[in-house]
Amino acid sequence: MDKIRVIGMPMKYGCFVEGADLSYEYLKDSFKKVFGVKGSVVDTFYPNAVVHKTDKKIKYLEPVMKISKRLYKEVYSSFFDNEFPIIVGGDHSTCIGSISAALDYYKGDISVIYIDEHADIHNNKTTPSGNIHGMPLSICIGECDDRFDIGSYKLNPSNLYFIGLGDYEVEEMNYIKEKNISCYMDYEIDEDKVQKIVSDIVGKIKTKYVHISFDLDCIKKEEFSAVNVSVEGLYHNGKGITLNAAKKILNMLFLNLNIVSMDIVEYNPLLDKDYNCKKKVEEIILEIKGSMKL
Ligand SMILES: [Mn+2]
Repeated sequence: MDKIRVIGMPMKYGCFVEGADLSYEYLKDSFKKVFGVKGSVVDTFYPNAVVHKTDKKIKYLEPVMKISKRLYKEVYSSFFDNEFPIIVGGDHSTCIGSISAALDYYKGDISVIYIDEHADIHNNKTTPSGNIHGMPLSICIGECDDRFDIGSYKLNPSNLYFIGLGDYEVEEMNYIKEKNISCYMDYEIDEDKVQKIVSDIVGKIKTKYVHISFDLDCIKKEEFSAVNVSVEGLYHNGKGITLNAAKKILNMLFLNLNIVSMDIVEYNPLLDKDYNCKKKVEEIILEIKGSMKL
């Protein structure tokens, strides 16, 4: 790994909350300051996207899959150039392209550590909302139909690890239990327990390479409110983890595992009144940089 490639993914079609697509525009100076590289941006324009909003049970299926393939190519080329891609979403449908690229480049030898308040593991039959940002893991695992096909290698659910989960639907938890997916719930996590959780995961990992998908909504609302899902106001079951616990988790994962790529998603600048959350994103990426073996 020679250097970082920061890839902006201004994607909103996975959730269609206004502002989800502005994240990278607001954060790019922070990434440039920390990593010293000029980022690239995936083109998320899709003609007549609005016709895909209501005509099917799945909202924006065609735009999301077409744009995910553009991100897939960018992430794959980043691996090919021996770079570490940091993908800045956008909503969490962003990880369809990044995880698929990692799976294909590393021929399936990838674990995914999914740090999120939500499970995002609905399939096209169980989704209650039709929003694809609640389905990316099922798409990467191959539990959705062939309209969602991307890449060649699928994610083995035994290589998936949830950290910070606190909000899910019953179909999602049934699937997690059926596949025996490792799961560390938000209420189990405080700073003192992070070391134990990370060493537990390190002991379980079976693959050579690891991708982290980090959703900022894993952090307690009192500390980080500028995220997409709180706008919808639909799901408020989980409690979240503290910012310090999130930073410690990232630090320890980078120190102990062979992390090759990472997403940071769901920041919504329109909800970030005084840029208080933007400053916290900077803290997080400084922590990541300090933990990387570059
Ligand atoms: Mn989430």
